[in-house]
Amino acid sequence: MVWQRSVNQRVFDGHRTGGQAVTERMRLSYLILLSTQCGCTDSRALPVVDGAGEIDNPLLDTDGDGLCDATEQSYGSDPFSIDTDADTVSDYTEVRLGFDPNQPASPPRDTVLTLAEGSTAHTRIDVTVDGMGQTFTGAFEPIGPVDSLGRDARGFYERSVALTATPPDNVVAVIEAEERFRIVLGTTRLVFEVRFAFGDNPVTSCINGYGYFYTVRDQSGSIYLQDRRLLFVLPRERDAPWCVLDSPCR
Ligand SMILES: [Ca+2]
Ligand SMILES: [Ca+2]
Repeated sequence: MVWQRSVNQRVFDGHRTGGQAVTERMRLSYLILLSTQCGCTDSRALPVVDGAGEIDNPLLDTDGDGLCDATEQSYGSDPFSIDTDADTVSDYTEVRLGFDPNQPASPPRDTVLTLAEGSTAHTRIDVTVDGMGQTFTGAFEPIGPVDSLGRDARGFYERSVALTATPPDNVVAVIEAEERFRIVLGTTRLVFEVRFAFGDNPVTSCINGYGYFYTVRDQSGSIYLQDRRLLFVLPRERDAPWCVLDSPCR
């Protein structure tokens, strides 16, 4: 796939917080220090935890990332940090898209394509098959959930094509527009390309994430690849926050 380095660096470098590095012991020490130094009684910024370790207010969202403290507790993520694993994707977005907010490798970076407002972007997907005369066809399929405007990844999808086969002589025909490699013989690497365009979508002030599958089947319907991918759509403004679609928190 093509990694949109400059834009992705903005995503993956622009939202780090220092909070993830603070251990629980350090945080407790800090809170104790605060309480002894200022005599503060205002605990609005802190999760309210009862003696059994449960969150008293199920709609409290201390870090304001869209995930309630109780939800963060159930996932094991940090209610004081919008990005527990420091991979620059917010806890809320990771949970919403079905990933682990505690694992930097989730979602895998090489599955993410970023699309800036007003631009286009593309990614390549490849599969190696042992052809015995089959025809292989790719297909794009958006995955929910939808954004606040009811869009999924199809809202930015332009087209996908069959690009190249290696070695080329193993394939009788590459039908680009139909995402199809006809009559493949032997071990062959098939490359598809998925293209997105911002088009005339309304601009937003936050980063949104969309999921999709790219699936490669032969003419009998047997699946040779089902790749789960992500599209992050970035507003023009630098340091834009991640979109939060649930209010109050989920
Ligand atoms: Ca939260
Ligand atoms: Ca994260």
